[in-house]
Amino acid sequence: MAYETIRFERADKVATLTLNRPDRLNAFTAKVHEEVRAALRDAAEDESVRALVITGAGRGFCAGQDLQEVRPADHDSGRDLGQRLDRNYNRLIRSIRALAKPVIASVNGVAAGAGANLALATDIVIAARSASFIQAFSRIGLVPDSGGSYFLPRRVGQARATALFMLGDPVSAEDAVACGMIWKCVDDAALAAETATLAGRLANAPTKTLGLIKRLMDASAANTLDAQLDLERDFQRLAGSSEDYREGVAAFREKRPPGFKGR
Ligand code: LHQ
Repeated sequence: MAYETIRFERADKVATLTLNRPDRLNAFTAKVHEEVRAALRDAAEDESVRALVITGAGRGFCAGQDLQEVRPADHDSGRDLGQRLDRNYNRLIRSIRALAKPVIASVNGVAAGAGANLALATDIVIAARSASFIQAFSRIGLVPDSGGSYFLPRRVGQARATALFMLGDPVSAEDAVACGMIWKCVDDAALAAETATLAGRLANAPTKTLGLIKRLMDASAANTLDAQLDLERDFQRLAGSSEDYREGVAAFREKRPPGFKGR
């Protein structure tokens, strides 16, 4: 499929979705959402894809909603922002969490508003040292969306998250690592190679199990210990009946690296 606003490439079990409107710092329009949805469907359905990378073209990762496309007048015409969230952003965040494969955000530059929260919705965030994360919403009179008010306090705690939401100050990639917002920060020149190495490792991991780990992590945020222990039991049952578990144990006994098939 030919895309206008994104690039979507597949190689060696890894799909890479690049937001591609660099002159607008890859801000989201309705068209971007439509194309990202199609690419995510593709990534979900294609069994040869075992990891997904989301990144941005040019100097930004994603500046959130394209503010040229929405105007306060939209509200008067009945196209309120809640509708926009239902139609676009909430679907996007839900489909990333529902994808039973690891998703990496490779944050190459500024991630603002829904762009920052898109990154936080992925499983592992790796960022270039020059990147920054901005909860820009309150700067324009909006509340955080795209799951930000769910993901951020769980990662950095209530105190930091509230201040970041209310002040809208940028957080450097290094500070984002230090406060637990993201996993890792690397030199700008090393981002592509480090992302490829990480994606390669995940794409050769036991995919089905990683999908279950993803669900465990999401459930953990709201579950009691009792409920989580039950879920671990149920998922271990599933993982324990996978081909990859058999291969993992066989490889250990035979003192060789495992060849996981993702099944
Ligand atoms: C942009 C944008 C942009 C259009 C840079 N739109 N052009 C959900 C539902 C519905 C409605 C509302 O929102 C949401 C969720 C949200 O995401 S709300 C938050 C929306 N995003 C923002 O408020 C961030 C706006 N952008 C900025 O504050 C700055 O551009 C940042 C801090 C990201 C980067 O600053 P700089 O590095 O100084 O770059 P710049 O501002 O010069 O931007 C470069 C160009 O990109 C520039 O265009 P120009 O023609 O002057 O070169 C900007 O106008 C354009 N751009 N963000 N969101």
